[in-house]
Amino acid sequence: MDHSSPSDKNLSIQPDTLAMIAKARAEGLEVVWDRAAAQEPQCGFCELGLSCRICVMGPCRIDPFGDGPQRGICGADAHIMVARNLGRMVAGGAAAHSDHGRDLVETLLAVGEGKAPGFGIADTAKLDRLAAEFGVEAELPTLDKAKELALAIMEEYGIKKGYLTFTRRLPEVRLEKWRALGIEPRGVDWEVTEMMHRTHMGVDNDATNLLLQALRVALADGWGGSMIATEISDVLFGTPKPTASQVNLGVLKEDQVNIILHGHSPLVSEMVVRAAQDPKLLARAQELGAKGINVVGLCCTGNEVLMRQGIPMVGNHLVQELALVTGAVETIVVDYQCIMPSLGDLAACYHTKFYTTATKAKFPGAIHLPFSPETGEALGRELVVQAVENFALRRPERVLIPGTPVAQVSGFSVEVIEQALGGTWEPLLTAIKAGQIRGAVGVVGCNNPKVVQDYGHTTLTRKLIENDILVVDTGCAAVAHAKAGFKQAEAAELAGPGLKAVCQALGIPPVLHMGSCVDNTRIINLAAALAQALGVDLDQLPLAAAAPEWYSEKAATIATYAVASGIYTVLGVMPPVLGSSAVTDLLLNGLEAPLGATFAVEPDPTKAADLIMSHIEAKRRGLGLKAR
Ligand code: BF8
Ligand code: SF4
Repeated sequence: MDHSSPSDKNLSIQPDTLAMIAKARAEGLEVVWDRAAAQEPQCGFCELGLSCRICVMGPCRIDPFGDGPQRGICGADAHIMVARNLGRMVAGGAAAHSDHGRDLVETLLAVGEGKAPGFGIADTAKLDRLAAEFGVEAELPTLDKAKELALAIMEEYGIKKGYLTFTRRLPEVRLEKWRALGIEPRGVDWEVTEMMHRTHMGVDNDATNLLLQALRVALADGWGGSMIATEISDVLFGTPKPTASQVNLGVLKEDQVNIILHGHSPLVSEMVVRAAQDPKLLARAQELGAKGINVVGLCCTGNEVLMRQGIPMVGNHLVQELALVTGAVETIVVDYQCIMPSLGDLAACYHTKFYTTATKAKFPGAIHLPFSPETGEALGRELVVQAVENFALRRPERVLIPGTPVAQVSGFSVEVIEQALGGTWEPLLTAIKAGQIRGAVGVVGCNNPKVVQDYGHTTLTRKLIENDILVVDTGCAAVAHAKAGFKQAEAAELAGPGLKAVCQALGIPPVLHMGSCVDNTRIINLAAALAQALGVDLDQLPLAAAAPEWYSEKAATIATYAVASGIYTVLGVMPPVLGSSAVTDLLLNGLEAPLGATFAVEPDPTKAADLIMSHIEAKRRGLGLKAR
């Protein structure tokens, strides 16, 4: 019997998602869309950014229609309130990415000190390049070099450096723009702390000044914490190369032990992937009647292991609950970020075991087995052992796995793209100059129940590639694109004639997967490399970014560092800023003169594509290239 209501069809464009919503309904289970409906109508003050609970004289709110209060109890007006709220949002995202990066650095240090069995240096060439960048002696043996690099990178979090080392990858003109505004980022933790300080009651009460710090804390993420996470993950686990895999709920296997890896860090997940290949554990799985051990990924942890190990991707943000509703999951292992606190309840409705592995991220209904670099390898094995034993408790009558897996190729790191082009950016620049490729766009970010799942991503991207614009993607957008089949070489057929010819010549899809959300730093590194090769600033390039379905503080931070780096960014969901005309105007118009880029907000992905295409043509004109 089909339990889905007609209105459910408007929740997602994905058949596997809709099938599992129907199963959840039939089994009487609550999922994210039900809770979203229960929250209606959402608070109008909060949507406009006009509520504040920073101190306990409040909470306060400001009446947008002018009849009620126009100031909080402390005297803060709408502009101060909106700017403070936005500043804290951006600081929250920077903190999340950067603290994730710190965990990688801690592990690199443990590797260097010989205290992390099972971990090692997978990419020594990258270790060498980073060591040179951070002034670590080239002659040191590998492990000593790893240790010295880890110690040098730890300094990036503090207050010792005058600037963040990775910012030196940018053209000098960009750094001059930041200096002119006073937003050149200092230590990562410094910028987050200063944002929190400034937004305490009675500190920074100038909306523009607050927004400048929001730009600076975002830059400390993009050219600091997030970039550290990406680079050190590559050193420890390998720089991604194009890898074939599959995507959607159909990657779960009815006849195998299914393990889902969810969250953002590769530390535990890499160890689970390795343990799942142990012949002894495979033999035990077979003894219990399973044909094998099937490890799959979800969200950004999924992207990490997909890009490096070819682990199939089960889904993006809004699929996390539905994956458990299949009834086929023995174990879900999480680290941190974007993990719904509802997972424990759902796991308890099945035989599924839910494990948390970070001391900083505990959840109701979960079994907590904390990771450390010293014990990570043993933890990976223990998690697989428990999953295998749990197969015996699966109830086949409750299992339903929808969908047929779709093939995808992922793993386009900057290094690999440069190699594929023959070690120089020239062929790509030639194709852009000739107009075969008009420009490139990063389509990134989340799912949000306010948007029909994956409609924003796929509609925007389809239109961009049709118009000869190369798309690079990360995060949950990347999963949406893969499910739509955009990441197969054959998808070149969907591209306009110029892009199609380039893709066919190189044997690549028109949508290149560059990784998880911290890997948006691969995109800005690519932009910086192209700008350096052309001898221009980033804002002169025919580039843009879009986050059609964003929900998270981290996405707000990414968008902010993209704009501050000179990349025009279109959001599909309105951030909570409309309560202040001053803040809204600054974001949409005021950044163009000092930074060469702005935000735009356009919920309709077809119109967002039009905005981006006219931006790209304008940038082409600026460079003296032929424009449409
Ligand atoms: O960091 S795209 S929903 S999973 S925040 Fe979260 Fe958004 Fe997905 Fe990855 Ni990024
Ligand atoms: Fe109200 Fe001001 Fe306190 Fe915010 S900081 S809760 S506006 S008194």
